[in-house]
Formats: sequence, C-alpha cells, structure tokens
Amino acid sequence: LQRTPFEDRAKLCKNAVGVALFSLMARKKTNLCVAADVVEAKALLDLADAVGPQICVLKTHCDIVRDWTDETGTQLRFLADKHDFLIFEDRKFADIGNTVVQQCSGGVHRIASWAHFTNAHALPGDGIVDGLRTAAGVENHGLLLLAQMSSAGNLLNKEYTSACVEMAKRHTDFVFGFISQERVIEGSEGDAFVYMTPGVKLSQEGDGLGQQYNTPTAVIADRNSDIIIVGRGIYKSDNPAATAAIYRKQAWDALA
Ligand code: UP6
Repeated sequence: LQRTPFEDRAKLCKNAVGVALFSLMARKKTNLCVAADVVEAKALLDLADAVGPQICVLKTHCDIVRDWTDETGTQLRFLADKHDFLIFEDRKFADIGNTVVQQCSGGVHRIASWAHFTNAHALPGDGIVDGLRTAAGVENHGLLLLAQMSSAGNLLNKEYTSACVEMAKRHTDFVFGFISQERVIEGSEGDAFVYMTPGVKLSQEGDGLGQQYNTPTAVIADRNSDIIIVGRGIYKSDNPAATAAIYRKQAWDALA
C-alpha cells in the first residue's frame, strides 16, 4: 500500500489546524499522541514537558485534573510552542449546538482558549458541529468526529460510522478527521482527513473495564490509521519519555 506523504495531505486538508498537524508530523517525523490522563496540573505539565519532544499531539481530559486553573491552559500552550505539538482536548461533546457553545468556550475550563482542537459525537446531528464552530472560530480551531470506539460492546456500528463520515464531509472547513479504529475514508478523498486511534499498547491485555488494545504496528500498518493514541502504556511506565520514544519509533516505522 502506497501512502500519500503527510506533507502532501496538508495541501488537501481545508482546516488550518489539520494543515498544521499534517505539516508538523512531516517536519517532526512523529505520529504519536500521548493521552495525558493524570489528575494534577503539575503532573500534567511535567508529563507534557517530558514526552513533548516525541509527540505530534498531547491529548488532555481537563475535567479529570483536580486543580485545573487558567494558568494550566496557558502553560500547556507554552509547552506546545516549546516542543512543537498540538493540544487536543478529548471532551467528546455530545449535546445540542447551543449547549456545546457554552461548554467549549465557557465554564471552569474555557477549552477553546487553550486547546487547538477537540472532538464530538455525531449523535446530536449537524448542530453540534455548528455550535462548536461558533464557540471556537474556524481560523485556529478544528474538530474530530468519533466514528468508532475502542471499548467492548460500543454502539457505534457500521451505519453510524458512515453517517459520521458524511457529516465530516459536510463540514470540511472545521472537521479535519476522526477518532476511529481504522482509516474510515479510502482513496484521495480520505487523504484530506486525519485518523487518530486510541486503544494502543505494546502488550495487548485489556484493563478489566472494556478497553481493547492493539499494537502500534497493527493500528498503523494493518488498519491504515495515521496517529496512535497511547495513555497508560506511556504515563504509567517507569520512564514515560523513554517509553514514548519506543512507541514513536514503532508507529513511525509502521508507516513505511
Ligand atoms: N479513548 C479511548 N477509546 C475511544 C475513545 N477515546 O480509549 O474509543 C481515550 C480514553 C483515554 C485514551 O478516554 O484517554 O483514549 C486511552 O487511554 P489508555 O491508552 O490508557 O487506555
């Protein structure tokens, strides 16, 4: 299978964050995203600083951080500039347009003020995309749709995935990719979108709570995804920076 280089896919993408992400991956030669699921602000910033040189994207769950302040977002942006990565708040929005405007721009977390992009379930319909576009502004923000999930027994079947794909195609100014378990749009049309896959670990046993893992090589080489998302496999290891380097190499080598 011949892959289109990321620098060429940057030219096909219509959203500025998507363009920036493809360009960054080509420049830095990494398709690793770390899921920084730690619960204190200092731990989050320390982890971001440690794995920063290895990653294209830092994925956050700001609502699990018990002492989050505006300064946490500011410091994350500082580290993103320092190490050249983008910040993805994995908020998985799932409400009506009017509500997600407030959830994305307001509240304690003010996600739109520090995250480069976030994600949403397609379940509520196109209004969720329009609401998040309003909250974020198109110029310097982007959105991923959850087309598939990694958890056992999830309800995102083939028909639902197809509907997500169609929704993304209606909003290419803002939606630049998917959270999915595989590449969900083939051919050159699919080259305009990025595919990010969670549920990745070198050892494949689950977590007792439904998570299902695949290896970096399986996700990139066999399922043709672009970016691996790794949480516990990295941040729970003895040396997250060194472990991130191992995942990075496996995921990048699997592109060839
Ligand atoms: N995530 C999944 N599966 C999905 C969507 N998102 O695991 O389908 C997220 C989780 C977590 C990360 O919310 O932040 O990806 C996976 O973490 P792990 O590597 O520690 O299992």
